[in-house]
Amino acid sequence: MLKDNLMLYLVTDSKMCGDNFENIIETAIKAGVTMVQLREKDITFEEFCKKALKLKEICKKYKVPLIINDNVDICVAVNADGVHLGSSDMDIVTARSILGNSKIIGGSCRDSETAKLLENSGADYLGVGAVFGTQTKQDAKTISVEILKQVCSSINIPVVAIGGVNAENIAKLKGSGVAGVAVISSILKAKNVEIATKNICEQLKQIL
Ligand code: TZP
Ligand code: MG
Repeated sequence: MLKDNLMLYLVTDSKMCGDNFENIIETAIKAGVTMVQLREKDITFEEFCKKALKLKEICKKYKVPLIINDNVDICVAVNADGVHLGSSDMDIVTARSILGNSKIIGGSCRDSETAKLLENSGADYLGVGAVFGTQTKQDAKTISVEILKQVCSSINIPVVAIGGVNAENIAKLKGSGVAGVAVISSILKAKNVEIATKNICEQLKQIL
């Protein structure tokens, strides 16, 4: 079930990983990551596809879905499991007409009104945040846990909290209604990816 895959959603930033990108992602999956999003800014279509195909092999091995950020064409080209679309990307209705019902489509929002619109457009899940301060996305504005709670209770599709989430602050999401968390730096920038991932999983078990 998609809700279970959303428990620990690793969003990638290969710039944080150097040459070790695929190894780091595999280590994180082995330690408990349940879904992966390939999020790469400023790379060509070909480079994006190459990275996606490599990750697809790894994800397939562990039966973890691979989602492509921003770009429906890349999702189609590599036959990924789905796509994640923000407000400046293709709209969800068009994406659904291209991808059909077998692919996962995620959307991003920061309030209940948009959440309902995205749900009605056919989104399968929503990423909501930034719930905490983040260094990773420069223009990310923080929302309160109260708003996150409102979003979760206003829709019937699962929600992941994103933005600055780490093992120390996950407890603050208790009772919010999230299906899980999406993280970048707390795993990819960790000194020990395996331990960091396991710590996050331990914390998630306390709140989900
Ligand atoms: N959207 C909202 S915050 C964010 C994105 C993509 C960045 C999350 O990165 P981190 O390192 O987990 O704070
Ligand atoms: Mg986007």
